[in-house]
Amino acid sequence: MRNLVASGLPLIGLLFAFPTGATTITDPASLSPGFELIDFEDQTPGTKTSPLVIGDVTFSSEEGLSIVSLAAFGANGTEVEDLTLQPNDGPGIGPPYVTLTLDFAMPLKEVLLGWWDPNFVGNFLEAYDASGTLLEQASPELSAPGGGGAAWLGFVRPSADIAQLRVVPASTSDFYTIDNLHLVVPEPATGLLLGLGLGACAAKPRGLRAASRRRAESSR
Ligand SMILES: [Ca+2]
Ligand SMILES: [Ca+2]
Repeated sequence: MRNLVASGLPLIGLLFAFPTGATTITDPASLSPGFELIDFEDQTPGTKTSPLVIGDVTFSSEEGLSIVSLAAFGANGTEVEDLTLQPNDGPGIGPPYVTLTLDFAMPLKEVLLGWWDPNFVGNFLEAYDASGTLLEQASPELSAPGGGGAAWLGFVRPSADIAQLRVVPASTSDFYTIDNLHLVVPEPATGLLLGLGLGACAAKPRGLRAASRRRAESSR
């Protein structure tokens, strides 16, 4: 019995040391190399139709979307800079601030964004998988009101399963925008192999599949 307990302890320790969830990150340096960046600088300022597709990301909000400049605010420069995405139809900076949803063309392993001016307790960044299951939830570091602050926030998952990200404000009056979205898509080699595998399956003629099924059945 003593041996069992003794041998079980390292395993329990391992489980606590390596939780199944993600690591919450607050620094672009925590990301793997080769990320894609969406900084909204190629967008024209003003009201946008929701959903808005940029690269591999579809942005949407129940209040529409707008591209607004933070050039006049103290936070301008690192996490957020110049043109950013606001979760309402603007066209200027102002409420209501509602949930902003980001859907990814391919599930991600790593993602990070700059959150302008998080002031209220209860702001959350949430990651969901393709079936809508909540994978991760974290809150940005708060800054003093006035637009002088911003925070990095993101996740690194054990596997590429983040299909959707939601920026959920604590209040419709907590002004916020997002910028500098970093996406790390799955390794090209893995994606290529997966694609080739799926392609091979799709390309296999029906007759061949039926023949191999018959062979499998006859060999039982
Ligand atoms: Ca920008
Ligand atoms: Ca705010």
